[in-house]
Amino acid sequence: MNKISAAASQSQLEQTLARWTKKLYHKRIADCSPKELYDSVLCTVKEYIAARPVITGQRKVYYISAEFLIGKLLDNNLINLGLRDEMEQILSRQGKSLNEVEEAEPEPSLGNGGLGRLAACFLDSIATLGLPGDGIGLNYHFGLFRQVFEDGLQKAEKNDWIEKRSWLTRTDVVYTVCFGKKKVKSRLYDMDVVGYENGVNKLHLFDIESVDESIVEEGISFDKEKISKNLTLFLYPDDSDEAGRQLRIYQQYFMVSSAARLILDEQRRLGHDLHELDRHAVIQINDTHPTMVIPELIRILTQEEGFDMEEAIRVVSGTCAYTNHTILAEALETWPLSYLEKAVPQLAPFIRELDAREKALSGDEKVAIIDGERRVHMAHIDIHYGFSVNGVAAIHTQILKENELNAFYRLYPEKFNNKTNGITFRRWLLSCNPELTRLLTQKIGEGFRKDAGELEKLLAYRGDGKTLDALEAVKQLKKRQLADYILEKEGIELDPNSIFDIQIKRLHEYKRQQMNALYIIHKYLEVKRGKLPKRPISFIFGAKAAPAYVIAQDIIHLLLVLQKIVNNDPQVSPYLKVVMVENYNVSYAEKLIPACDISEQISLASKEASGTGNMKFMLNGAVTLGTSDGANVEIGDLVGEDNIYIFGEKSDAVIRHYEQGDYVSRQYYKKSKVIREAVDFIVGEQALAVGHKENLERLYRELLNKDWFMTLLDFKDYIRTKDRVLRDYEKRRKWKQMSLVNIAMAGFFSSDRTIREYNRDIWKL
Ligand code: 26V
Repeated sequence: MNKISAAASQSQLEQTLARWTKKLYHKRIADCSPKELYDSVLCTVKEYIAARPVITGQRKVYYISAEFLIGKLLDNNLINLGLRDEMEQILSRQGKSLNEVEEAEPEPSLGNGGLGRLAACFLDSIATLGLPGDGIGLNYHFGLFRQVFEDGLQKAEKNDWIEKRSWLTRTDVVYTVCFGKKKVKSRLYDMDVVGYENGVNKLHLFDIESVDESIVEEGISFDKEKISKNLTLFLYPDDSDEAGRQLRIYQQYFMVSSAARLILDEQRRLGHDLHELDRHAVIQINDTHPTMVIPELIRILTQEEGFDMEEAIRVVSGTCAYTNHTILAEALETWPLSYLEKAVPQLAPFIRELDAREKALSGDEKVAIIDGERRVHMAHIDIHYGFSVNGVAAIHTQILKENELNAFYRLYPEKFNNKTNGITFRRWLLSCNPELTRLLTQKIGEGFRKDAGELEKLLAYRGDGKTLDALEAVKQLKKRQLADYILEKEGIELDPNSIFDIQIKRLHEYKRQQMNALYIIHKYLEVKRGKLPKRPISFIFGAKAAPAYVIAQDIIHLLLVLQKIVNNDPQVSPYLKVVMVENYNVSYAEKLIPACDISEQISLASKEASGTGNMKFMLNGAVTLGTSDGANVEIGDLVGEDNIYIFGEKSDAVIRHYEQGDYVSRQYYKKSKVIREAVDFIVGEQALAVGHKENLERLYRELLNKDWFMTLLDFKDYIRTKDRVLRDYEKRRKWKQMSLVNIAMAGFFSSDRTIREYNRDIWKL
């Protein structure tokens, strides 16, 4: 081909990319490093996004959330623009790999876990369905900490994710946010949210103008003089210390004050009368972190827009809807009124007013906004002064109605509704598992990409040996890819023929990573006694723990101790391996989930509101080993009891144990040799030889004397059931069929379905 026709055959995409590599680095595509290519592809994609239509409409949802755990964006944006395959080919023709380019993208860590990831999946689905809806949140400079392991313990470091070129676009929008007499400036940064073969919405992230990254050495403790420097530096991993709690109020008010301005400005710009705000806008409040938007809007409407109080309350209540994400008492936000009076004195009178109006109607202390100890219950503001309250899985909503929020349910039955969570299949299938996507397309066509329900067509192949083998081959490939990655990152060698048993989620006692650890001990002791598993097992964990959460740190320590003992024991390591991956995050999840055989969802029944990892695993062909909790219940209903392993006490029994205070872990320990053996191992010679006495003994005492989340209650059933899972894995045809059924029935958990339901019942866009 001569030069001219070569240039002519170059695609527009390639030309744009080449223009960017030239502009940014004075290089040709072929001469760029992965990082240089990443920057150039980023700019190329941004240009394509700018050419897409903005999604508009008469009514719009604003999804306010303190967390948007968006993960890396390049691959998803390419997929949603329909450009991924072409980009891959362009790069590969120049001897480059798209995968390597994507490795160069830093991962934003703007969320803790499920709640933030859900918000990100929702934005993807809102845009994909072509609904007008923007996210509103904060632009944390360091986000959630980066986890490193040192001496068997978690250390937290800052995650510096914002680079010169990023998905963020700085806008001219600047607001003044008042903390009493103290004023700070907030600036808006935008990210585009491209729908799958659809238009574009925005993620609006506010940042403080005067942020100063250099003060990080001084820690994150609250200093009144410093809020103008440190407000958006960190995402709070929890609020277990005083300084954190205070600064969180400042962060939350900064977020909602900016959000309220943005929403009102936009609605005015669209020509809408603010008295009809509830006709044109709906605000979804993601957990209680954005709750102050309710009194803030009422304050603005009365003080600046001439509304009377009745009218302001009517309009705001008709606009705001609340999602509850947990029943854990320690996770429900209550702030001392004095904190609020100090941080946001202009808002406190409105909270007192809302409280007084509510108290005049109902004398029930249980539903008070301000309680007898002058603490403000944020969820109570949402429930009294919003029009919708939803839980995130069927069982969770039922527990809210019957137990935790029963007093409210009796007041406002019509406000309560369920919206079972979902996940975006663009990220959790198309992007993270292109091999499975290709196989599915071969078998059932393209339809499932737009209508996840079409995955059920796969059921027709349940008896087809070829399809079952092809599915197995994809799983095997993903296991090999993961094993290579883990060897490179963690220095631990896994056998791709071993069973991959994976538990990845935030470290919390209610999620019971400690129960899984006890199982590993149990298995280790069996192998030492000569009872060998039929096939090697790889136990894989990933979890960050809030730095102030002591027992969670101890559980991480135990897992790292087991990793050392098991992997270094030549008698055991051919049969068992333990890996606790460092710095588990969205990108790591995208590698782990497609490679999983057994999905561990073992929370104490009633405690996991939904879980969303369970759905991601199912979609990628893993079989769930779980309790009757959260969305596990609905997974079980869909696949049938033959295609899932459910064990342990049910939620009503657990709730009764709490009510009667009759669970005594030591009794379980005393009664069972199997339990004693496993628990005693934690403080046995071998563990103490490689671990820290303080951590191990504290965890041991916790399990024996408290065990608030009832590990020992379910441990024996867990052993029995998990042993059965391992035996069934050897019935290869049966296992592959289970895997197929799980994929086929996962369609319900597409966040497109969830968002359709939000829209049908709450948003009505
Ligand atoms: C927060 C805190 C904060 C302080 C101490 C302990 C604690 C424990 C849990 C939480 C989580 C609060 C909200 C949350 O992230 N919920 C998660 O939301 C997901 C999306 O709906 C859902 O799938 C998870 O089951 C639920 O835990």
